[in-house]
Amino acid sequence: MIRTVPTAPIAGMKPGTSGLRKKVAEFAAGHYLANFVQSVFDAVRPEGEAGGFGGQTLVVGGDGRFFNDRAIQTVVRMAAANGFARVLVGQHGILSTPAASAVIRAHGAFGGLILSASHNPGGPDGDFGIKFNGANGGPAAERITDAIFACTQRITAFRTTDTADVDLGRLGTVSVEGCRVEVIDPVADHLALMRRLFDFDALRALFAGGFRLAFDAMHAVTGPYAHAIFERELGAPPGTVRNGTPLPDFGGHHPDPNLVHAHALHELMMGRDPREPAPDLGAASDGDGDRNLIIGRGIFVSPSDSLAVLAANAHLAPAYAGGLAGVARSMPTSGAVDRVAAALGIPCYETPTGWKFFGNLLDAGRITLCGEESAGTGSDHVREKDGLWAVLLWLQILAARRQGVQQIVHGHWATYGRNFYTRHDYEAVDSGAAQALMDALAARLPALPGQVLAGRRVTLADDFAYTDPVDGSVSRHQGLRVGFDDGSRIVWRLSGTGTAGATLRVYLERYSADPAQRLHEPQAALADLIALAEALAGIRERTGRAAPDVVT
Ligand code: VG1
Ligand code: CO
Repeated sequence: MIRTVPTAPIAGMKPGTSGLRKKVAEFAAGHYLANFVQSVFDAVRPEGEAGGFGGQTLVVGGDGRFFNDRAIQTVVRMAAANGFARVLVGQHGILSTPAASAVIRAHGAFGGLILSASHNPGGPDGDFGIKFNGANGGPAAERITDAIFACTQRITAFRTTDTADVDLGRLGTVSVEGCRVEVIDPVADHLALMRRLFDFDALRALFAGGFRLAFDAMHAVTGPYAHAIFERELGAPPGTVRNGTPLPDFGGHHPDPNLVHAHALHELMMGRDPREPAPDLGAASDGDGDRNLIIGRGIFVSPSDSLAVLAANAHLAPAYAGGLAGVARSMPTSGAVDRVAAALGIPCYETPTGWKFFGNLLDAGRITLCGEESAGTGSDHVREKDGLWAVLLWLQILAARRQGVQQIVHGHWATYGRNFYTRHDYEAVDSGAAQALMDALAARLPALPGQVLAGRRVTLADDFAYTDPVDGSVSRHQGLRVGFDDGSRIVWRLSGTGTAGATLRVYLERYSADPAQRLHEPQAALADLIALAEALAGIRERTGRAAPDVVT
């Protein structure tokens, strides 16, 4: 029985950088989830005479975090009640973000709902999230998330059914109110895509030759994918995948692959684990499998450098042998990839933070590769960042060049120079104080150009606004930035993914072509800019914080 249930708007359902994220308790209460899901359907429902979702397919899956199982059942019932002809659900409710993107594209779906709060902690006291991806497999553009938000503010009812839960453990098809609900293998489509992009024989030979990979799935969604690809397909020894069983609370850890939360992997790669010598490559992924952390033996590769190295070497993988159409990076990401693009003679686009801004460039064929400083890298194979894809591309490059990670990165710096880079995060800051800091800083910017600060002349000071070159849409207030005549840069931004207070992110970058400086430690190399960033924004004074919570 399809039912229309009266409801009323709930405040605060504005999607952020990547979907709507809230504490589990908020999401699980009353009609919260149902209100948001109905608002998505209302915002994206095709118009015209035929109307509705007749004949359309919706993809549903999540990262396995606490509440995933119950939320999936709600979404399935509502999709059926809203007239979808078919719903594809990952077995056990699992689909990594890049896999969901691959499934949407492979099956010609109308779109998908991905249940994840990505790198945010999970569990009963943790975070939950949901985002809508369109037919291209990518996160909804701002114009659509704005429309969804508007629907949440005027919703009066949602549609659902009284049918029993679907058995998500069993592969196969069941009918829910005439809608075909297919429980699918969450790995199959993504794995098939990876086989087409990379030379798996070369990778098998790499592992057969004794190459050692340590992949930390952080008890999040990539475990099943990593087991299938690295251990079963490519023959890497058992144990290559660590923390490979998805847990609803990620084992109590933050599934955020950075030097703080993937500390054990970093220790291992630096040769400081007494139980085992450092492997050749260390990698980790986040809650929903779209990020990647890359650490070589004795060398951490900053995500911005990783993007640049991948761009410079992508032609070594079959999928990119013909070269790249162009590349893109988010604004706070370092300019390392810009130098590669210049050398290759291809365009390099600078977009706001968040994968949704790459979608148009990828769809239009203007770029092949893109990435963010937050450990997201991807290509035109899907419309999301893809953690395992990035690890496979690194493996392909290592196999082809027969060099170690350190040799490749040092060689890269020798060719292009080095963009020293760091990000400092101040988490759970009082929201009012954080906004006041940004407002005061924004007010100072117009006076800065021409001034000499810390021995550098300011050449640019603005609030970053982006005009999409494909559809002309404009996105304002995407971060405050101050640039200097020597190519150095400071960026301040408030995070759009947190669920408690505000998170202030400060991004710092300095370029050096000097071989004598090449191996300097980034925090030391950037010390004067770090002090300047603090002084210009008055971080200590306004937030009461003497030091960042996370340095990456
Ligand atoms: C962060 C990152 C951003 C990334 C976003 C989603 O956003 O900085 O680069 O696209 O998370 O990643 P913010 O607004 O908190 O800075 V994921 O892997 O959490 O979906
Ligand atoms: Co993620």
